[in-house]
Amino acid sequence: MALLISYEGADSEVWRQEFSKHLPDMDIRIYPEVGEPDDIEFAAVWMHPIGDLQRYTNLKAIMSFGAGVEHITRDPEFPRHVPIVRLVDGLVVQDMALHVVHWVLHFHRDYHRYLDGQKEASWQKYPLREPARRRVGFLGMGAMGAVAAKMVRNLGFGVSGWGRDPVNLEGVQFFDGDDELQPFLESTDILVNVLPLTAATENLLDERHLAMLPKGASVINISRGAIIVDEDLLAALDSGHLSAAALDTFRVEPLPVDHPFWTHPKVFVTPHVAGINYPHSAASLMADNIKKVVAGECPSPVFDPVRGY
Ligand code: OXD
Repeated sequence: MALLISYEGADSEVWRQEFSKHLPDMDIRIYPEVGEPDDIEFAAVWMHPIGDLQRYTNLKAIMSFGAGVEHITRDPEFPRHVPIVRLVDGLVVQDMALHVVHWVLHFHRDYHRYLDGQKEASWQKYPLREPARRRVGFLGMGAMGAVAAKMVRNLGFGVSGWGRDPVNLEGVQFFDGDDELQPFLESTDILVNVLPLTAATENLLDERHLAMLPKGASVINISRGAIIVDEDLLAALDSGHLSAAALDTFRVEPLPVDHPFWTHPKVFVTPHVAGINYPHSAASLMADNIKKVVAGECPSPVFDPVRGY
């Protein structure tokens, strides 16, 4: 029984060591040193080469190194009969929530405007708004959105959430489905996008929906770049309708060097770092799921192709 590790941009030896601690009898192979493809029963992947997974005919589960799995499903030939196990690590969820808190405070306290002011030695002050009157809206109220929403709520902000499955969180106003997207956006000063990328969410934040945000609103994106239409976001920033955007994920990654986001004065770019895997923790969670599959139990959470996440 072999586990194939294929993690673009990571030090695979570190991952081999961590997995070995939990799966001492597992034959661990690092892509592209695959050996006999029929030996591979588990593949732990991030940005694995398109078309390759179908070679492993004895695969029992594909383990994603992230909560998102479109890096697997973008492959037209990925084996559809094999479960894809998502990685939802509480430590990473917490880090992502902290990233959100950072930008919420930044925009709430106008620090982006003070940064601009400093460039001109300007002593201009901006009035404060009580946190309870600053409305932070979470687009997506799954595991990630709910944790971040609670953290922001606990700081005293007015918090709301939008999603397709009702979520009951004390102190968080929930807006339900397509019919309530407009009132949700209209009542959001700082929009945090935490939605998974699916056919239904791709390009959701377009000109029409961005225009529903109140003038002066800000956007924080920590899920996937393709949910926002780049040109429409830039136009909304240029027209002054939106005041700033903190973007951690992009339609194309790494963000191309000539992309206007890099130099736009109202855009803050971070290179997909809101949450970064901790090998000790992620390998432990993934190994637990592998053990479950070996024991004939269901791993969790598993990608649902109907919901798209
Ligand atoms: C993820 C990510 O999908 O890091 O977890 O983007």
